[in-house]
Amino acid sequence: MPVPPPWPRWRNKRGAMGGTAPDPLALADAVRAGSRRALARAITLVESTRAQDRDAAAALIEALGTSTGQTLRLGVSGAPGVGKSSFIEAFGLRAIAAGRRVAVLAVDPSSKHGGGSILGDKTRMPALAASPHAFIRPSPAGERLGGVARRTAEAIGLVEAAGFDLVIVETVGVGQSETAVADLVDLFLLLIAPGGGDELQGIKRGIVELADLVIVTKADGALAAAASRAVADYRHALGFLRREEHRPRPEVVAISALERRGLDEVERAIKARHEAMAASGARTRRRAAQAKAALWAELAETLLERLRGDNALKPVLATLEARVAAGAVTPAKAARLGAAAFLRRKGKRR
Ligand SMILES: Nc1nc2c(ncn2[C@@H]2O[C@H](COP(=O)(O)OP(=O)(O)OP(=O)(O)O)[C@@H](O)[C@H]2O)c(=O)[nH]1
Ligand SMILES: [Mg+2]
Repeated sequence: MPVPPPWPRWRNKRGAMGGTAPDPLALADAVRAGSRRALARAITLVESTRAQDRDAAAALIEALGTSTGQTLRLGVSGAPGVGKSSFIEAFGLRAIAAGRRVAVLAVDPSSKHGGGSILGDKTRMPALAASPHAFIRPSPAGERLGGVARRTAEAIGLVEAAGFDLVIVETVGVGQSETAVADLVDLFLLLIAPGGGDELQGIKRGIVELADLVIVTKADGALAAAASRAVADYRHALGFLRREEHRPRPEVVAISALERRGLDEVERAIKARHEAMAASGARTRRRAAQAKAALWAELAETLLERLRGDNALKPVLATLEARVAAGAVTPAKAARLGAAAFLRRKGKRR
């Protein structure tokens, strides 16, 4: 059986929209009206790195406005194969049964071609993928992490505008991706495989500190006993964890996605956290801080793009690069010289 290409048909070499840029206002209306096709198109537009698509993407995001905030954003992270997609499928189906509309956005900066993660995630969430109340979107292929995180933030806004009120961001626990995702969501769930104390040692401290809930997966069959031990070990270890003020320690819960067990507890823990955050204003503050951080990231990226794209500056920067490489000038000094040259040019153009 031929495998379909992992990108929509209209995404060809001429750009995300096949050369015909869509009308952002019409696209915004269609997204708001709940068209899945429009939503998929809109996300592809914001993921596009082509200059002409960036303008349309900005207009689209502008037209949709900021989210009203009546949504829950969850980050789900953990080592490859720990059971993230299986958990999201089980949890997402319950949420749908309770009347939620669920969007799943996958972030996988390590996947160069996207195809693998698309097929993998769709086949591991078959029931969710088939539900009319769910929307599953694989990660953009071959982008840098910073770019993926920024585009994911925009994709969250798009799926919320389309009426999805539970947004789950799945990320593979490698490198910096957890930190980036934790900065995009209201609550961050860390999934851990049942294992002995060695496992505990292996977990990067910084990641555990980000977690609002620690979930030990695969608590069934031969792994059930190990899972109970892991829960006890983590509860003990988390007791020593330093927490920011007003931030409760994460609960530790064992689940089996296979046998659909432990999900009540997960749901209860998430609900309690979410309600407490909403009541204390912590969620509003968190989203405000995230929006501010996004502003600065966007500003930095925009300025860097301008600087890199400035043709007259290219020989200057090439020279500075060569001198830094040769040890003739420190990177800090060269950066100041490069920035000064850029700003001088901007000043003249005014
Ligand atoms: N026994 C058992 N196996 C599970 C459970 N959940 C997932 N698995 C198995 O673990 C493997 C990986 O599951 P996934 O849900 O795809 O894990 P993932 O973390 O999304 O994997 P990647 O996205 O590839 O990092 C699969 O073979 C699942 O069948 C569970 O609750 N019990
Ligand atoms: Mg997965």
